[in-house]
Amino acid sequence: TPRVFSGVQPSGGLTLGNYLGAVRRFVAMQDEFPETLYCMVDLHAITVWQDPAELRLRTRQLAAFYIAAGLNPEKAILFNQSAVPEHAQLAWVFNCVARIGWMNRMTQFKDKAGKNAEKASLGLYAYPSLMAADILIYHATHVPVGDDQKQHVELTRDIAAKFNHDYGVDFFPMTDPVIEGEATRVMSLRDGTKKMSKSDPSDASRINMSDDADTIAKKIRKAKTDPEPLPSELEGLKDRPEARNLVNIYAALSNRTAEDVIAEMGGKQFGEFKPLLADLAVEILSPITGEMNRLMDDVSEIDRVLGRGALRARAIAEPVLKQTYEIVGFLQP
Ligand code: AQP
Repeated sequence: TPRVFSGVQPSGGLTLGNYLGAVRRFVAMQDEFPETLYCMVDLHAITVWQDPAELRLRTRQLAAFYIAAGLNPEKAILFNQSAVPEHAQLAWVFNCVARIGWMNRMTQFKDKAGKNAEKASLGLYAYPSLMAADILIYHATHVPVGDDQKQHVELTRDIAAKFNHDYGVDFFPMTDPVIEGEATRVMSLRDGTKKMSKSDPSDASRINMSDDADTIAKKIRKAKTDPEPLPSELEGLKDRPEARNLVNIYAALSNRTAEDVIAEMGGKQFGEFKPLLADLAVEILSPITGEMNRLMDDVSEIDRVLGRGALRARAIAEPVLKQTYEIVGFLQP
């Protein structure tokens, strides 16, 4: 049976990239699939240092964001990862299935660890193995993610295949990444070749889901562009990464294709296009931010949602872990 799993790290303020690349797809898929699970991956977050009070706050904020963006906790299962211990338990088994050589090829580790990889946590290195466990503990078949996570979902398939092969079973499914839409990789507003990221030191590089209307408008006005007007065909954006990025954002926010947007906006100067983009962004994002803030006024409701979500998630995860242990040969007295 088809089942959807995905997650976001409660490791910082949320960006427009997280929304367009991931959470908006989550919302669409809750109606397209019989069962969807969306997680706040707090175990992943601590692969880099997190202040405990901040982590608690951001986990609740992320839950509020999910709900504000349109996830219905009666339908989708919303929970925080550490509340379902089976994730970490399956991850250990996968640590023993995955090969060090596979991990060495992961570009996200290289990006995040930087030059000083010796100082990175062991958890950051093993991140993709835990992610495989997140997905496969639910036998999830579809994982909506941004383009940057494609490699990790492919590794999940490798781990599933090796487990099935080594133990001679057909137990874990082959998961498909769902990378769709015009904003699978939202780029930095300061550099069209870099991903928009919550950990970029420049706040001007991203739109945060907590930014107010003025801030959003100002960041878009100041976004890096070239001096040419928008081309009349998509082809004309080929070597213009900043222009391409703004067109993609416009397309995603208005639920249209980039081609469609160019057909309408071709010939316009950025002085004209940027205010239109800013208005659209504010129109879509402001209600979400407002609702998120409202939900954060009384966190008891959020905690109740997460408590129930964890129970529902565990009901699926527990038997899968039990069967895994059985296959591996662990006594379960
Ligand atoms: N710029 C982006 N464009 C499209 N999708 C994106 N995602 C993140 N940035 C973009 C998608 O959001 C989901 C959750 O991401 P995450 O928070 O778990 O991890 P991340 O990819 O590491 O996000 P950041 O913002 O880049 O965080 P930092 O700065 O901490 O590294 C994923 O599906 C991701 O693809």
